[in-house]
Amino acid sequence: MMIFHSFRRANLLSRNFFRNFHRQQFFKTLNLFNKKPIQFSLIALAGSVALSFNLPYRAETKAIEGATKVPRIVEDLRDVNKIEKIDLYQYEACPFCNKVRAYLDFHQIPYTVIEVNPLSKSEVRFSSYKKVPLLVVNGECQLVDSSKIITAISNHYNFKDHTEEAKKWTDWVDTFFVHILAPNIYRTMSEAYEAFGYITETGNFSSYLVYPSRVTGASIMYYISKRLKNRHNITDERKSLYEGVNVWLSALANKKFMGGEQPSLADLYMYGVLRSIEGLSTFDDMLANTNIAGWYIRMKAAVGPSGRTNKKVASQQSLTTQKN
Ligand SMILES: N[C@@H](CCC(=O)N[C@@H](CS)C(=O)NCC(=O)O)C(=O)O
Repeated sequence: MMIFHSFRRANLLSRNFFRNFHRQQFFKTLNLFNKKPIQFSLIALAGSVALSFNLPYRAETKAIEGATKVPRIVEDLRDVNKIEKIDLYQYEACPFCNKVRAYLDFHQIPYTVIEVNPLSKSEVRFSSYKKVPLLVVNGECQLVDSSKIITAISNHYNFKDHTEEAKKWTDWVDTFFVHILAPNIYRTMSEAYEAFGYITETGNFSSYLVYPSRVTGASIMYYISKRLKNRHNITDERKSLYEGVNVWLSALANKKFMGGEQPSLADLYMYGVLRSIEGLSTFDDMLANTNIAGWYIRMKAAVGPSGRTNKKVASQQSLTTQKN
């Protein structure tokens, strides 16, 4: 009961902290850390993070004993005769994973989603690649990096969608537009807290880590987003977002899609990364301050329902550590 009460108080205090951060002076906010519930939460967080790293380690030791064949990392699918099975290791809220899902969904390719635990990453311990998305085809080969995954799938099915015109815009999304998103969704403490609410709700977090991860993740990303902002020469986050969207809309002109009557690869890239922030304040502001809603709704309809099934892999089932 005491513990529950402390967590409730910690929750209320931190909510206030995130809501009022911009109004408070730095040293005043530091006083919060003198409050017992906050201290209790921080200690609980440290303990549970340590635990979550230890448990998968034990699971891995088990997995190595009964090791299965490790899928090899490949650049393309030329050695695969027929795609029978696709496993997508991902984070639900990751823009690069959303890009891959948008592509698979549009082409009505079925796949299984394995939501990776971002703290332990036990589900992808078999791989030497340390990011998501990671796609395993037929349990035999791994494709990594969203654009390379899409290209490999496209070549396998001979979709012929990597045209010069599409490439101009897919590069623009990958090298420019996607980098505007993080500084926007973590722009203020309360937005960072909102974003981490979505991330922890849709992600694979142990239930006892959801709240502590939300608080720490939001705080860390708030500060990191300022560095990202400098790195990408962004002075006003929302202004950059609206300008980026307007560049896209100017090129779209009167067309239904960038690809004309049908979505092109570029439409799928842009839709994928934007879908990752749907429901957040950044997304609502973007709809209210630009004319992208029409295109976005058309894209949602064109992409259609997903052929995904969800699977949560217990860390005991992970494959042995990749050697290649
Ligand atoms: N260029 C890569 C970027 C992938 C990437 O940065 N993914 C992030 C998630 S959004 C990641 O896995 N970061 C490492 C981590 O979370 O530990 C791609 O397009 O797939």
